[in-house]
Formats: sequence, C-alpha cells, structure tokens
Amino acid sequence: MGLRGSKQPDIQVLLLGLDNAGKSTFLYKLKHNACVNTVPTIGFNVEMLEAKKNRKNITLTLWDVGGQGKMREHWMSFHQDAAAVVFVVDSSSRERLEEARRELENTLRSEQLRGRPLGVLANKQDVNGALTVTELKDKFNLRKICAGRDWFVQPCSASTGFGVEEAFKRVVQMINK
Ligand code: G3D
Ligand code: MG
Repeated sequence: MGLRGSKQPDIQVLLLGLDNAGKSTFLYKLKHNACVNTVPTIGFNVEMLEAKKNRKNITLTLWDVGGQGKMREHWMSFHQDAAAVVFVVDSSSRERLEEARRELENTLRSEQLRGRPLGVLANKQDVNGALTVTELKDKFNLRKICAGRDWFVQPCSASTGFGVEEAFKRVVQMINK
C-alpha cells in the first residue's frame, strides 16, 4: 500500500453552541482528560483525536469555533467539510435557552449540513436544577428540527468529565465511513 493508501481519512467534526456553553472545556477534557481554564475563544480551537471505528483507526479533527456573536457569522464557512456537528448547550442557563434553540435551528438550516449527524450535549449537568435531556428535547423540539438526520442528546458535564467519553463515542458511531 502506498503512502496515499495508508493515509487516514480526515474527518471533521464541528463543535458549535453559544458562548459559555462549554465547548472549549469539552474539547480539552476529551483531548487531555484535564480541566483547563478556558478563556472565551476568539477565533477557534482545533484538536485531533484518535478513535476506532469498525476496528480501524480513524482521526477526527474537532473544530471549536468561537461562540461569540461576531464569530457566529463565520460558522457557515466551516459547514462544508463537517462530517458531524456537536452542539453544546449550557443546561443550567434557562434564560439563554431560546437563544440556543434559535442558533441550533439556524445551523440545521444550512444547506451544506443537510443530513449530517448531530450530537446535542446537554452540558453542565453537575449544576443544580440543570435542564434534563427530556426537557431539552421538548424545548428544542428536537424530533422535529432534526428530522432527516441521525441525532442524539447526551447529558454531560465537561468540567467533571461525566458523559464526555460517551458523547465522543456516539459521535464516532454516527459518522458513516
Ligand atoms: P465555550 O467554549 O463554549 O465558550 P467554555 O465555553 O468551555 O469556555 O466554558 C464556559 C464556562 O463554563 C467556564 O467557566 C467553564 O469552566 C464552565 N463550564 C464548562 N463546562 C461546564 C460544566 O459541565 N459544568 C460547570 N459547572 N461549568 C462548566 P468560567 O467560570 O471559567 O468562565
Ligand atoms: Mg471557547
């Protein structure tokens, strides 16, 4: 097998969600199993992660595009190559839920993302009174807005690590190839 043949397919995964949802914390927990002090992301963070699928090693590149207002205009340019989308929600922030829902709905409307699988992370489950998965599914009307693609909702806490590996595994499962 030549060099080209042994080259790993490059699978892009987009991490999206409002600012402060926990995207960067999730990414670094996954990558280093560590809680790093995140600063609001300007631009983007990117990490490569190894996984196994059908007994083959695959490499995933996770793009954590900054969630702050200005960067959201640039989300579109990342859509084209995404094999899957992970949308992170701060489940403890009921006051920004509607904003998050609208953002997700807009994202799913992207023509380039049509049919791409979606993982929704109900993050910050360690916070008292956090929205449950059932509540989130309801409030986001996920069954309806996710019609035509594979999707799941994973409860997690990016800071404690609860549900983080599980979320990643489910994303890998959804990616076809
Ligand atoms: P973002 O990349 O989506 O903008 P960050 O979000 O990863 O920067 O996280 C924003 C804040 O939420 C950080 O707090 C981070 O520690 C916190 N956070 C992330 N995930 C969790 C979680 O699962 N539970 C709790 N309780 N907090 C979480 P600071 O205070 O550093 O701004
Ligand atoms: Mg960030």
